[in-house]
This record gives sequence, structure tokens and C-alpha cells, in this order.
Amino acid sequence: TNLSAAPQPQLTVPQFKESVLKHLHSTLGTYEEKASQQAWNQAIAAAINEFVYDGVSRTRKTHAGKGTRAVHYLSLEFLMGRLMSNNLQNLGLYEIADAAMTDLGQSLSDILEEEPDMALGNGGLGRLAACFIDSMATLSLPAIGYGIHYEHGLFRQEFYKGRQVERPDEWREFGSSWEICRPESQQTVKLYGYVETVYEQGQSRKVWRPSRTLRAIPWDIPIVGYGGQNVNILRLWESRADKFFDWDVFNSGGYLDAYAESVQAETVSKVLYPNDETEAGKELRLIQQYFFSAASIADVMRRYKSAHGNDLSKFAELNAMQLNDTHPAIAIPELMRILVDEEGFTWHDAWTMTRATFAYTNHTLLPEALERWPLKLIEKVLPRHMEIIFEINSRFLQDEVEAKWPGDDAVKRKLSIIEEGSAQMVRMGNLSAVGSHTVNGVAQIHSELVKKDLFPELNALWPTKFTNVTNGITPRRWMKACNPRLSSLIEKHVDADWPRYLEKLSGLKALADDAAFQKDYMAVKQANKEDFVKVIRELTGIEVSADAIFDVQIKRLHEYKRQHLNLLHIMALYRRLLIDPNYDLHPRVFIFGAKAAPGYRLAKEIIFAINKVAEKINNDVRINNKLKVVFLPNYRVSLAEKLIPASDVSEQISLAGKEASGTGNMKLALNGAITIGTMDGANIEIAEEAGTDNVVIFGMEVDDVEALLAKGYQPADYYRSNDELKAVLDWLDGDFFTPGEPGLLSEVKRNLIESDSFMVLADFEAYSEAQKKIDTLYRDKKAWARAAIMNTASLAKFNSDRSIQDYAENIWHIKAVPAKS
Ligand code: 26Y
Repeated sequence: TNLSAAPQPQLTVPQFKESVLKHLHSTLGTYEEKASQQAWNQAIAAAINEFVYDGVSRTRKTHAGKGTRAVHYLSLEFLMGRLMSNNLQNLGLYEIADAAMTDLGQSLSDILEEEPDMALGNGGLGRLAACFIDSMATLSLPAIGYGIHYEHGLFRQEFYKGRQVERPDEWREFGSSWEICRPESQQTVKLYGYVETVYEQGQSRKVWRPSRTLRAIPWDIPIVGYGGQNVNILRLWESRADKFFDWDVFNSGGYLDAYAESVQAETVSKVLYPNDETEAGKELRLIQQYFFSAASIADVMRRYKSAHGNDLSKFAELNAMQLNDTHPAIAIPELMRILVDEEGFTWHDAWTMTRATFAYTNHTLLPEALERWPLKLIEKVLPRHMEIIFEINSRFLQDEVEAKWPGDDAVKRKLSIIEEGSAQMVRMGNLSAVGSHTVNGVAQIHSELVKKDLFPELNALWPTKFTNVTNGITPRRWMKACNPRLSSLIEKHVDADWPRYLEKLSGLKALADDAAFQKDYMAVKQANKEDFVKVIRELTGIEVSADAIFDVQIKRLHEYKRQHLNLLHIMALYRRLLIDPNYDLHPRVFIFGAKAAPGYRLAKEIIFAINKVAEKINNDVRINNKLKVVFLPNYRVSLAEKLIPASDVSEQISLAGKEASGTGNMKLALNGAITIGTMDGANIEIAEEAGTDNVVIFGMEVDDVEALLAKGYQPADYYRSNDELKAVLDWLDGDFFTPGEPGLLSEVKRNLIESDSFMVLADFEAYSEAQKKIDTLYRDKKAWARAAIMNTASLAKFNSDRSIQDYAENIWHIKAVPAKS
């Protein structure tokens, strides 16, 4: 086998030890006997950074003045998690560091736990951006991630009497080891004010007179590619006041007033909005979007000009910008403003350049997640941008829509970037699609629905603009680093460069029926489960058995993801066990991890209901430990890394047509969990790759959903006609799960019977039958092992390197530029 492609360590155990001790002494100012775990963690980071920074410089030098097209990935969210073990793995230093720390009488794995997660994202979209920048660096692509340096990332979740409580996330309370501040690259961002028309030499031009300015300070997070050859940058902008302190106000005694402006300015990058799939329309959020878009474009301009001078004619040729959903869409009129107002391009030329620069990824079809900003708000905060949006819109409607559908006002109304109504709104999806050369969805079915349901007319207008790039996950973090036992087993059978070329795992297919390999594979799963039993005990006090099936649903709490379908089935199982203590059920532990948006009432009620049902079931001795329910608090990247390797069953049960892709489904399947899922998002492609025998698919498909909706969905019909479903829903009404306090869970029941927007009741029976299949399959140890192995062996398509290769070739048109050693 070819071992050479695995990252080669660049120093020995004694050298690493020496480096850590040097930093403990001269960077941290402490010594072996005194050092806290945190100090050790920082010393190791400093030792790692010697390699990382060298990579940053080598990569920069390679790119400088090279004149190759680069991509700029604009995203409001980067859900990075922890960086240390990943950086060690990618540099080939993990084993070296582990041995070095053991020599020093320390435990590397304990020290790794000291690192807080960088939770600068909500869920799938943010984690996708994190996997993508890993792949961009690994593929040696010239690429920069741009985002916001939030002081507080996604809230920390606690449970109090079963209810979610949000606490501030303090990820950099004591600084962060990985970031480098680059004050020399700061930018200013302007806001508010008015637009003036200036006449000179018989010409008129528009001049924006902003009334506020912010400073944008860049913090760079180095992104180490697998093998360490290229180290790219994630550049996160922090907002500061333009003039930090008003000395006049201070001297006249107004100490607090003097701070007022800086406090206001700093709120811009203060906190990540915790909404996932529901737009709130807040002014501060719009300012966040503009702040980081404008700073990023200014940064790209500055870099272009320092390499190529003031002639911008090659700007679009050398720069691609990817919009991670519509959140940075304001970058489109911002680039137009710079080209037209500041650089003197004609509208036509500026528009050609802008369209050649931007591409847009859509992540959702849910109407409530499609961003629409009140026109009045944009006009107030960004008056010149509002004018530019009007101009983009009127030219689009007159030149392109009118040409295709002459005289058709209805189609103009539908396609207009401005939505008419009592309050006019700017449709950011339409703006993004009009201003981009390519629009992609994130899984095959989703991309089809983008064309068919979201933008059918735009697809008719520009048939080649719409495409698909199926999502992916980085196998470095989601296998190599998080599942060392399975990785070692894999390495005994396939080439060592599998974390880069995941298709090499297909070599395991030949072993899927091999009794010895099955035994080894399932022993890994068992050991991972035994480790996780302890995590569950520490986090919740609940005792579970590693011999039970670990059935896992981990994702944001949302009605369309249907955690309550899972709950109703758990209640049905519980009821069957109470009615018949001999009911034949393989012991099962249902594990949930999910945060609810703080303002999302029903989502929070569902968390509460799961916690109350869990409490009752976990303490009911009658069911003989056959059933346990665990809701893990504060689900996050670092917890996912522990849970996924220990999972047997992957719950992917969204209503067909609603989950754009899903990426947790890929992580779980790669680590050998069997999917129970609907024909939705990437589940369909996972079934295709792993084989339909190796997943359990159930329920309505998109066509069925449409048909049922057309016929008129009556959830109460299902309630009345299915006795078990009726019984468990009625159970929610009494005080069985909330002793002495009847009705606390009634809202969940009422919603399901009266509206059930995501057709939980319609899919209940099919889900219940699918769960029986899981139970039966698990008892057949060989069949289960085979199916799990086939999943691990077949997931190469979902390597985020493949997704990024696809973007690079078909959307960005960029090529690898490997950094010189
Ligand atoms: C507008 C604002 C409130 C907003 C903020 C965050 C809207 C949406 C989001 C996040 C969306 C998101 O995470 N979408 C998920 O993207 C994943 C990566 O493409 C998909 O796998 C997943 O199906 C989709 O729900």
C-alpha cells in the first residue's frame, strides 16, 4: 500500500516536547509544576503555530503577484468548533504531540478538552462553510473565507426544569490561540446619511454622504490543509468605533457619554443572531451583513490594487465571490457602488464585472427563511445601495424580463427584486439570482426544487444559470480526528491517504461479509459507545447500556425536521411496553441534541416535551431499562465529534422537500450509523451510494406531499383513525408526564391536530413500521454489521473535497496553486 500521502511529521517527539516547554516558559510565563491545563493547551498551540505561521507565509508568498484567480467565500457563519486536534492531524503531528505530552506527564486528550468551540454559526450552513474552507486549503486553492468576528457565538444551552435556557457564549473571554490580529489591513465602513447629486462638467453623478463610519479590524484564523502544504486564511471582521473616544465630551465630564459611540459601534460584531431558518428583519442584522460585505470587498480591492495597480479591468477575471445564502447579498450593490461611483465605470461595464464575480448558493426553500428587507430600512441605513438596487431592478425588468415576456405585468411583479405591498420589501433571493452568474442548490432534489418551485421563471430566462453542488463533509474532522479507532482499523486495509481520497474506502466493500472484519468493525463501535456511556453519565446523570441501540437525532430543533415525530414514536414504544411487559423490543437509547432559536415558541415546547417524557421513561422501573431517552444539553461541534462515532441509527426524518441537504446524515453514515430517513435532501443520494438495502427509507415523497396538500391535509383524520397515535397524543394532555400540572404539553398536541404544517401525523405509521425494520435488522448481527460497513465504504461522494472540486471547476473556474516548501 501507498503510505507516502499521509502527512509526514516534521519533528520528533523530543523536539516537540522541547518546543512546548519553551512556550510554556517564555510565551506563557509559567513552568511544569505550576501550569494549568489551560496553560498547557496554549503552549501546545504556540508550538503548533510555529508550523502554521510558516505555512501562512509560504502560501502568501506563493500567491503574491501570481495573477491567478482566487475565490472569496462570504458567509455570516463559520461553525469551526475546536481547531487543535484538526491542526495536529493535518500537520501529521498528532501522534508526536500525544507521545510528547505523555512524556511530560500530561494527557493530550484532556488538554484538548480545554479548548472552547468556535461556535460562530447556527447549524448546517455554518458548519458547511467550515468544512469547505478545510477542503479549499487541502486542495491548495487560492481562497479566503470572510466572516464576522463575533464576540459571542451561538448561545450555550442549559436545561432548567426541562426548559431551554440561553447563556452567553464566551469563546474568547481569555483570548484565542489561533487568531492573528492584522491592524494594518483594517478598513472603514460607512452607514446612513443621504445621497447628493453633484453636477460637474455638464455631467451628474451620485455622491453618498454617510453620517456614520465604523472601523473593521481583521482577525485571521489560519486554515491548515491536510498535509500542511497550503495554509489559507479565514478573515473575521471586528467592528470598532471610528474615533474610539470623544475627548471633548470626556473633558467636559461626560465620561459615560464619551464611551457611548464606541459601545454602539462594537455592538455590530457583538453577537451572532441565533435564528436558523426564520428571518427577524432587525436593523442590526442588516448592518452586520453590510459591515462584513463592505469590509471584505474593500479588502479584495486593496489586494488587487497592490498587485495590479489601479486598472481594474482584470478584477472580475481574478476574483470570484461566493455568497453563502443571501446573507451577504448586499455585496452585489456594494461592488456596483464602488465600480460606478468610485471607479468611474459605466453601469454596463460594472454590471458585467459584478455578474462575472458573484455566484450564490441557496440553502433553503422555506418561505420564512427567505430574506426580505423593508425597503425603508435599506433606504435609511444604505441610501445609495437602495438606489442601485432600484436601478438593477428596473434594467432587469425592462431589458431582460420584458424581452422574454413582452407586456406581461404579472411575471414582472413576480420577478421584481422589490415586492409590492403595504410595506415594500427587497427580495434578497431575487437580487442574488439576478446579480450572480451561477445559482446552486445543495443536493440534487433541492436544486431541482430551486428551479421548479422557487425560481421557475428565472430558470426559463437563464436555463444554464441554475445548477447543483451536493454538499459534503471533511473526512479529516468527521472520521480521522473524531473516530481514531475506526481510522486505525481502516488503515489496516486501505491506503493511508484515504482521508484525502475517500473513494479508497470502497476497498472495504470486499470485507463487508468477512466475519473477522465485521467483528473488528463492531468492536470499534462498541468501544466508542462505551466511551459515550460515560459522556452521557457526566452530562445528564442518566445510566445507559452500550448494548442498547444508540438512536440519534442531532440537528437544530425545527418543526420541519420533525423531532416530535421521533417523540410520538418513543411514546408509542413506551405504551406498548406498559401494555405488554414482554413486548419484544431490543433495548434502545434515543439520543437528542438540538438548540431552538430563542424566539421559536413551539420548538421550545418540543424540547420541554421530550425532556418531560424522558424523565418519566428513564425512571419507570416497569420497562426494565428497555427504553431510555437522553436529551444532551448544549449540542455543538465538539459534542458531535464524540457522539457520531458511537451512533447506531441516524434519524433523518424531515418532511420530504423541506431539508435542502442535511450534512449530519453524511457524518453519521460515514461513521457506520444506519439511516432511517425520508426521501429528502441528501438522504436520497446517500441511499443511492450506500445501496437501498443499507438504509431504511420511509414515508411520503415530494409528490405525495404535494398531492396530499392539494387534496387538503386533515391531520385530525389520522388522529381519529389510528388508535395508537390517538392514545399517545391524548397522553400529552393529562399530567402523566408532568405530575400535578396537567396540560403543560398540550400545545404540542394541539398544534399537531389542528395544523401540523409538516405532516407528522401523516407519516407516523410509516415511521413506526420503519422503526420495526431497524429493530429486526439490529438483531441480525451479521446483516447489521454488513450494512454499517457498506455505509462507511460507500460515502466518498460526500467528501467536501469533491464538493469544492465541483465549485472550483464549474463555478469559480479556479486552479490549485500549491505553496512552495
Ligand atoms: C435569514 C436567517 C434567519 C437565517 C440564518 C441561518 C436563515 C437560515 C440560516 C441557516 C440555514 C441552514 O443552516 N440551512 C441548512 O444548510 C445546510 C448546508 O447546506 C443544509 O444541509 C441544510 O439542509 C439546511 O437546512
